[in-house]
Amino acid sequence: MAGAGAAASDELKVLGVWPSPFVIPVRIALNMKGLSYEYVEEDLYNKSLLLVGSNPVHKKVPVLLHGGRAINESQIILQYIDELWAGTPALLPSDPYERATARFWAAYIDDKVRSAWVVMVFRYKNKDEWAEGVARAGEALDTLEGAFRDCSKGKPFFGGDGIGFVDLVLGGYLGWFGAFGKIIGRRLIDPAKTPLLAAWEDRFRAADVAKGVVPDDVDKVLAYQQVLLAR
Ligand SMILES: N[C@@H](CCC(=O)N[C@@H](CS)C(=O)NCC(=O)O)C(=O)O
Repeated sequence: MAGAGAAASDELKVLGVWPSPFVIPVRIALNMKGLSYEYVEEDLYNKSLLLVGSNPVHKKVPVLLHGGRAINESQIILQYIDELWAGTPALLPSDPYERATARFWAAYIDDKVRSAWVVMVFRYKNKDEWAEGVARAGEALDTLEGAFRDCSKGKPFFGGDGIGFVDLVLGGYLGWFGAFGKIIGRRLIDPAKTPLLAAWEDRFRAADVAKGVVPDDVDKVLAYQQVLLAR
C-alpha cells in the first residue's frame, strides 16, 4: 500500500481489468453501498505508473484509491469498504462466529477455486492439465455446495437475504465459469451436482448490482483468454 495520512477527499477510483475475478467483487461491493467511483481499465502488459505506484509490492489489480490513498488486495478492499461504509447492506455478518465462518470460506475460495481457475485459464493448451483444473474446480464447488447450505440457512445468498462477502468472492469468477462452460459443453456449476449453487449463480447474475460487471459475453471472455495465452 502506498500513501500516508488521512484521505484528502472521498473520491473513489478503481484500477482494474474487466474480467478479473478479483476486481469484479470490489466493483459490485461499491455498487451495493451506493458509492460512485471512477473505473480505470488497466493494461496488465503495460501497467500505468498509477498502478505501479499504488501497488508497488504486487503491481496487481484491483487497487482502490480513496482520496488518493491506495488499498490493495481484493478481500482487504472489501473489508475496508464494509468498515468505512458500515451499515446496510453489510458485507460481513455482525456476529463474530459467522464473520469468522465467512472469512474461512472466502479464504477457501481464494485457495481452491483460484488455483483451479489459474490452471483453466493458463494451461488451456495442455488438455490433461486443463481437465485436471476442471476436476479440481468441481471438487471445490462440491464443498461449497455444503457451505452454501450451512451459511444461507435456506436464504438466497451465502450472506442470507442479500449478497455478502462470500457471495462477492465466488461471484467474481462467474464470467469465467460461463466461458469454461462453453468449452466443456455444460455449466461449470452443474445443476445436477450442485443445485443450490447453480440457483445461487442465477440469482447473483440477476442482481442489479452485478449487471454490467459480471461478464455475460462468453466469447469476449474466451477472446481475452486467448490474448493472455498469446502473451
Ligand atoms: N490476491 C490478489 C490477486 C490479484 C491478481 O492476481 N490480479 C491479477 C489480475 S486477475 C493481476 O493484476 N495480475 C497482474 C500481474 O500479475 O502482473 C487480490 O485478491 O487482489
